[in-house]
Amino acid sequence: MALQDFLADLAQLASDAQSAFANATDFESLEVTRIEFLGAKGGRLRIVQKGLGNVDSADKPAAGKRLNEVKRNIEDAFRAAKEKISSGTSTSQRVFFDPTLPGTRLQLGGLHPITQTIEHMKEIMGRLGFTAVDGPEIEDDWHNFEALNIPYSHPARDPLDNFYLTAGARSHRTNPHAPVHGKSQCIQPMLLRSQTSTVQIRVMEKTEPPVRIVSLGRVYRPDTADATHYPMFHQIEGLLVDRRVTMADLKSVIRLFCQDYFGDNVRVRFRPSFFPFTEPSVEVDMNWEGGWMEMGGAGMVDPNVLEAVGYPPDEVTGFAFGLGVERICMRQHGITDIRDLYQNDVRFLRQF
Ligand code: FA5
Repeated sequence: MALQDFLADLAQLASDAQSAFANATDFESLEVTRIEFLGAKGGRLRIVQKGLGNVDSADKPAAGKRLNEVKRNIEDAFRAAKEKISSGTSTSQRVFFDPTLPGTRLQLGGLHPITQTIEHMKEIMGRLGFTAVDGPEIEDDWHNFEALNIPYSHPARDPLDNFYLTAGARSHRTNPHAPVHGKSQCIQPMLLRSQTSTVQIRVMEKTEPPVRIVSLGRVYRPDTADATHYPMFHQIEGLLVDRRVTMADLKSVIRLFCQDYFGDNVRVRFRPSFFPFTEPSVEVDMNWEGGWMEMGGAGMVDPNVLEAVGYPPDEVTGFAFGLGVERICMRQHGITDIRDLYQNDVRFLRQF
């Protein structure tokens, strides 16, 4: 092999290697380039080096000298590329950081204020010994009215005050769980429950006393939406049935609940009222950083209700209460219009 040809191969190799190592931008491409040029088996340097054996003996010293120079240059180019990548000065690795730019705010989701209120209420009632239970939102006549001592003729059953889903023969104290005799079987109308008191009945039907439950969920009434009313809203229902339960227990539990939720500055008052399923009945009002606000109703479970679920009214007594969740949430956060809770305006919701 002529010296000229060998030197030309070396020159080509040196020039290819210089530009290949200069273009390596990360460790992965650097390794590929290293194997291509400096690889022990099949590397281009090795291949050119083999040509040295064919160079005329007289030219070998000059050819070998040049080969060593090119080898050193290629190894230097490899080391320089490695350093450049390690120090991050390679163009693609360089990260520009301008500390004067405003930061990027992370968009984190959160729980809806009503969900937060519900979770908080469950937690407080749990500490007072009440177990949280759920009930269906589509109810039958028995659980929404009849078993709650709301008779056939009661105005609370008015179709204008309820979301009925099906027509049907309205029951006349026909317990759907009692054995059916002759003609007493009837199809019950179904409706979206208008109160969570339905859960009281469902729990007592299935459980022997004592009972100590709380139920939080959606209820539906065809009320016109205004600042304090919405056709779908939430209630918290509490029920305690045991021997010798009194009105004093009811008042203590509601007071403790309100104080735990709002702190010691809260004031609670009970006004005589009427609900078909409690006797005596009271309206519960609360005063916290503002005027009095109606929260809901309460009372001692009516003996007719205890009888309807098969409890002995001469052995056990109980109290029940049902409070509006939205009203409590609104008072806590200073929200003045219930509709804000259901507009799904993220600018509003982001505040909670
Ligand atoms: C009841 O629903 C009874 N079930 C409460 C009860 C339970 C009494 C157990 C006795 C024993 P009332 O209809 O008053 O009661 O509703 C209770 C609360 O729900 C109200 O005080 C109010 O805070 C809330 N509420 C009623 N209607 C709406 C509405 N359209 N929008 C928002 N909140 C409402």
